[in-house]
Amino acid sequence: MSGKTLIPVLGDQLSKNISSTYQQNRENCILLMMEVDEEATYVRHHKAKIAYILSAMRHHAKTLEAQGWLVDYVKLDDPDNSGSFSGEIARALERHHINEIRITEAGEWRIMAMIENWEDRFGLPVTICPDKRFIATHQDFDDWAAGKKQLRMEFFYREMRRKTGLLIDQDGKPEGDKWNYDSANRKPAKGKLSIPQPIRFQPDETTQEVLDMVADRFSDHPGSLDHFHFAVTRQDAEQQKRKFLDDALPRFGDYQDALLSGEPFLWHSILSPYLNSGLLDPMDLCREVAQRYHDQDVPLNAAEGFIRQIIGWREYVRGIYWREGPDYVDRNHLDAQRPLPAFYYTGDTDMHCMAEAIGQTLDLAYAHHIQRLMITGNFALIAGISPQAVHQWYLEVYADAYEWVELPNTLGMSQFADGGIIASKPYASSGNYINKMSDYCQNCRYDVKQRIGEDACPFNALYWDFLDRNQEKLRGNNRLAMPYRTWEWMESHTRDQIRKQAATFLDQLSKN
Ligand code: FAD
Ligand code: DLZ
Ligand code: SF4
Repeated sequence: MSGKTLIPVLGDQLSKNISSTYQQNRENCILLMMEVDEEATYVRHHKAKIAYILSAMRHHAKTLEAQGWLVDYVKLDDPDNSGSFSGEIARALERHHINEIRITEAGEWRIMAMIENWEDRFGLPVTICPDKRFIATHQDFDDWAAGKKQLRMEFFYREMRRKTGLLIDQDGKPEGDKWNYDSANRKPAKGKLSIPQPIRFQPDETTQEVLDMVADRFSDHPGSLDHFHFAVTRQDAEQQKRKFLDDALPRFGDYQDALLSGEPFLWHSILSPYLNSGLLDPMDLCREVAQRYHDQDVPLNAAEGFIRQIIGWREYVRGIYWREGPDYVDRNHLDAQRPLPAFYYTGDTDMHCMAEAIGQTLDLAYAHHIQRLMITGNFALIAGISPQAVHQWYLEVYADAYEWVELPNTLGMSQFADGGIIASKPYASSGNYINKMSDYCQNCRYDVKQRIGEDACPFNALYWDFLDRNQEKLRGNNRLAMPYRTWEWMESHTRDQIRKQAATFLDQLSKN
């Protein structure tokens, strides 16, 4: 009797179509889905992130079965569970007569290294299929990057617009004659605004079972399960998508960079966990957004701004991740060495902006982009926290975090640890930017206008001290010429006071 094909389906491969199952004869295949301890604990993922992924996997398995696939599903609390993907493949090979393994490439170097070892370990042919859920292949990105001194997202994004035809008019020109409407997208959310709220899904029986298991097994992991709100099926994710398109997309562009106390979602889509695990398809979503523009339901700055995040940033960071290789994670251009302050796991700090961003992260496993970049990321950058420690935190706490997307955003964009591959200058700012874009400072025990003294906003001294500390590496950056000139124009005794203020704060930080 000839054997079957074993097709492992990983937790972020929950899409309608993945290449490993494409054109396969269902009767000849066994789809293996594995809940394993190693994936939950290689970093201590947020409890809600684990619950989201496992519940979405369980629901997806039912859908696959209903479509006629044979699914072998291993639960985390199965007493024989070996705890790792490779261990579960070994056990599956004992249960079934298998003559070939097929798998869609994984989303990180760690798992790819594991898969590449399977052929030797199990003595069977292993076919690794490309992940076709992205617009650019690895080759496309490498071809675009070849020979370029700088890999700026904006130019890659234009290629992706041309490739997909999204918001391209009949003459092949960008809609509205401009590629990018970012300059129209920087409004603070001030005044009376009615803020749309995403749907909060009630856990069904399957999700409740997972929530109980996660609460029991991962009680020492960060985050709370009390506010669990995720969609765990494709239908519910689609419903959340429609809500976003109807309610939030029209003003997505205007308020993309805004920050507001007590408002974790603003006009953002909250769709990243679904896009990254496969419940939603990125191209379908972008086509719908473009259609809303063509139907005159949403303005161009909203449609373009949103599509840019997906076919621009999302594809671009993936390209960088695979191009830079497995040692990208070790880069530390600014030689930042401080440990991550304990309040990143509690939200217990007097800095109101940090308490808000961290608090909602621990509650919801979500923060929007500007919170990640300009609050928690900015603070870590100017305080000189080790980029590896910062990377670990972001990978742990966000429901949408997989290394291919999280690492370039954290280490590259936010911490400048790759020396400027992604960002042309560090995303460092004083309290002034935060005050301009948010209402956080109005409710803070610190005074955003002060640089020196007990009440001075810590971001202020840290910002100037960051520039001072990293002068050798950053002084030559044209985009920092202005702040460096301002620093040099300050009286030398003011500069000394700022250095001292920063040193006192950082000393205190290491004691907490
Ligand atoms: P929206 O604001 O509604 O944006 C729409 C979609 O665009 C997102 O769902 C996402 O798929 C995509 N997108 C937007 N910005 C980016 C970006 N910079 N990179 C990739 N995709 C983007 N995004 C992740 O998906 N996973 C991560 O682990 C992650 N880590 C980040 C870490 C840091 C330090 C920073 C600064 C950003 C990170 N991002 C990450 C990017 C971005 O913050 C999130 O995609 C976004 O906040 C998700 O919320 P949303 O769905 O409401 O996004
Ligand atoms: C993040 C995660 C977690 C917590 N648990 C599982 C799991 O039990 N089984 C699984 O297949 N995937 C899980 N994942 C997602 C994987 O870590 C992800 O598929 C790989 O990192 C490849 O990107
Ligand atoms: Fe944050 Fe400083 Fe504003 Fe306080 S004053 S909220 S610490 S930026």
